[in-house]
Amino acid sequence: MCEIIEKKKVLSCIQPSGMLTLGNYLGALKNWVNMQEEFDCTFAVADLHAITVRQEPAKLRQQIYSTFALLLALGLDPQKSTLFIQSQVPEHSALSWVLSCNTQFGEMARMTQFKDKSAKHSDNINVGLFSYPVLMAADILLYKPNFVPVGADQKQHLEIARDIAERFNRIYGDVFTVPEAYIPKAGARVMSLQNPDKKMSKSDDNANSWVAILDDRDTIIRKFKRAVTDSGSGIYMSEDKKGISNLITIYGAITGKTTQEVEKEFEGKGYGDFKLAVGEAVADELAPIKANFDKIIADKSELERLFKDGAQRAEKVARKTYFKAMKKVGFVL
Ligand code: ATP
Ligand code: LTN
Repeated sequence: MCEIIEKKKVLSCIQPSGMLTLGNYLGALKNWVNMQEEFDCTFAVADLHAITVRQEPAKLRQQIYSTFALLLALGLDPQKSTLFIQSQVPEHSALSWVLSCNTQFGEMARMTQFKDKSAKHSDNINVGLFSYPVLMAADILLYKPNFVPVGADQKQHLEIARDIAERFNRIYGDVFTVPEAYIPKAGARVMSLQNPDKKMSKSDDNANSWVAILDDRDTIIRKFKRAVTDSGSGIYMSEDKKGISNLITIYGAITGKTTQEVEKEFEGKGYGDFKLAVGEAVADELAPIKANFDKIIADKSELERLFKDGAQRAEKVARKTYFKAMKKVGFVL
């Protein structure tokens, strides 16, 4: 007898807030591509999350298009995975309200990202920035995924999503699957090229501190040549060699080599040679993505067709979970 084995489910989202970086790529996006054969995957552009910090409307609209185009350029295939834009599936916002009434103020107040971002945007500490992890929990729980591939900085938000799911199921009965974070072994936390104590972030004012997925080859190599290291020598992983350790992590995550293999490959070599090799490896990996992106972004109507189709498919799944949750809470449907 032929047995049909259902694929496990995966969901993740990315904000359309500016240039996506090598950190986003190694921490999250590269895994998304690797997972799409083995799992039943759903990926979204989290545009509702982007407005927790002030956005200029025309620029936001353009970034939503380009982030969606980038997902396609990476090799995510709309025939295999569901790709959509968060705000086009209204169940995300609707479930978020129900979940927020089942989440404690104290739980949100502990979130380190809220503390960091409210310090950075002290003129706009809005309620959405505070309750952002509840919307993220809604994004996840609507699709009942088993795994959520994210970088290490999202671990705390994933734990809250699990707590919210468990609590809801306990109070109202079984509705949600409790998801697990899927954090890569190499590349979960790519650090700034200018200050290896800070994570690489596109919101960093110093453009030399981050590499954009869409940077051209010369820019990528130049940024790696300028990467901050220590004044010593020797290419090995160490607490007091944070710059070199970050470069070893990046090289390992790109080439699939272990730390020991990277250390062996560069034994006796100077920092200059190593930085150039990392820059070239990153540039080689990102070049085809940029070439794909340039083609995809030029065809706006095809992009629109794809994201509308994705939203319809996503909503079919989301609506089922949403209605089940509403019914359990006692709403009249
Ligand atoms: P910002 O840096 O502007 O605050 P962000 O890049 O952290 O934003 P997102 O674009 O939503 O925020 O992140 C998308 C994914 O990329 C998440 O899974 C996040 O964990 C991952 N990510 C972001 N920065 C890094 C990094 N430096 N190293 C590894 N993963 C990262
Ligand atoms: N907060 C996430 C982006 C995000 C997300 C999600 C990630 C929004 N909704 C659902 C995983 C699952 C971030 O990476 N900054």
